[in-house]
Order: sequence, then structure tokens, then C-alpha cells
Amino acid sequence: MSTLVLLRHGESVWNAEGLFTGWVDVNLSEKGEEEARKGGRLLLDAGVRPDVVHTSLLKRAIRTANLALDEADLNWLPIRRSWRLNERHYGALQGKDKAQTRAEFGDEQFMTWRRSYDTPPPPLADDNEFSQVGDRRYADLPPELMPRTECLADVVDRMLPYWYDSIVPDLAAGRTVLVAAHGNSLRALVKHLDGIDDDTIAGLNIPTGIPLLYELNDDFTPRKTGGEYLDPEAAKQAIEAVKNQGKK
Ligand code: DG2
Repeated sequence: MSTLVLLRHGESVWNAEGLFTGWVDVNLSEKGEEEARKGGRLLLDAGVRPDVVHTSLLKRAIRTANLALDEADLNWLPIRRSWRLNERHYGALQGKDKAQTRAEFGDEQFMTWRRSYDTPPPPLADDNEFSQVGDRRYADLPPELMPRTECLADVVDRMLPYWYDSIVPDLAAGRTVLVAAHGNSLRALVKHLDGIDDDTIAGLNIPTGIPLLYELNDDFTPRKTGGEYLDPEAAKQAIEAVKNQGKK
């Protein structure tokens, strides 16, 4: 048996403004910093002691991990980072206002772009101010893997090699693993863990800053489907808020 904790970063400044973010490297809001610290306290209070952390290459996830670890007095933990845990690349929607996009394109198109499994938003042009093409942190990424847009299916495809090659070996070694990542990269991981089908995953939303604990069997399947939020009441409300984003 092993323990996996999933933590979506605290609220970012663009979450607060209601903008599509994707691979744009925005910071945490003050509220997000507090959510991250609270996430660390929840781990401490629940007696969950991670041995290793995996994050994306984006500062909202990296800072969330650091703030949570600081609160839990675990600053010394090894941290591994990968672009494969990055948020879904939101294509041409990056930087756009969610409510305005919904008003302009209608509810159905908005939800298709936001939550359909296999329809990506239009690609982002390389010369767009919110493009990551040419960003030094992705220099090792083979050019053909650099996304210009992604649907959730694409995220599952690029995240799973990291799950099998980097996270599972830590779990197999008996380490408690904390994954600090993003709404959609974690939806991709939960889809895999819980065996959620391509349609049902549209209804799954992950709140910011609340640790989601999975006890795993020896074959890395969850002992309890859906895991367990360390603050279930707060999670319920925050999940509703994520679901309703884009509604004025
Ligand atoms: C949000 C998710 O990602 O947005 O890219 O806008 O978790 O990194 O803040 P995160 C974004 P939705 O898919 O929930 O609209």
C-alpha cells in the first residue's frame, strides 16, 4: 500500500481575474498563498508526511508546494519537476476572459473547449504574447512535443509517461508522494486513477489548495474511488465555484 496526495495550486492571480491561464506562468494571489499554507497545515494535522514532491514547471504549482512544505516543516524534501505536470495548454484562449468567451461563443462552445475530452481550443500563434515557444525552460522538450493547444486527452497522453516513469517508482519504493499541479493535469491523473470514462470526466472539477489523499493498492489503484479531500466541506464549495467559472 502507498499514499499519494494531489494538490492543485492555490488561487492564481489569473484564476482570481477569471482568465484562461494554461501554460502562462502567473503567480499566486494573496488568497492563493494562504490556501497553499492551509494545505500544508491540513497535511500536518492529518499526520500525512510526504517523502517527495513532484511539480510542474509553473510557479503557481512550485510556490504552492514550497508554501505547503514550509507550513509542514518539510522544506528539505526532494522536489522533482516536469513539464508533463504543467496545466493543459489552453491554446488561443490563454489570456482571455472566461466570462467574455462564454458570452461571445455561447455556453456549448465554451464548455466544449473547457471540459470536452477530445476537442482542443484553436492553437495559439507562436508570436502571440502568451506563447511559450522559445521559453528557455522548455529547451529540452523535443520541438514536436511543444504544444500550441491541448485537450484533456492530450494531457493524459503526455502526463502518463511521467506517472509510470517517475511517480510510480517513488510509490513502489514506499514513499508518500505529493503531486502539486493544476486543475486539468490533476483531472487527467484522477481520470487514470479512478478509471473515469471520457464523458464523465467533464463533470469532475478540482478545487485550489485542498489536498486530495489517495491510499493506493499494490497495483497503484485507489483503495477508495475518488480519494478523500482533507477538508471535505471546503472542497465541496470550492468545486462548485470552479464549475461555475465563466458565469457572470
Ligand atoms: C486553469 C484551469 O488552470 O481552468 O488554465 O485557466 O489550475 O493552472 O489555474 P490552473 C486555467 P479551467 O479548465 O478550470 O477553466
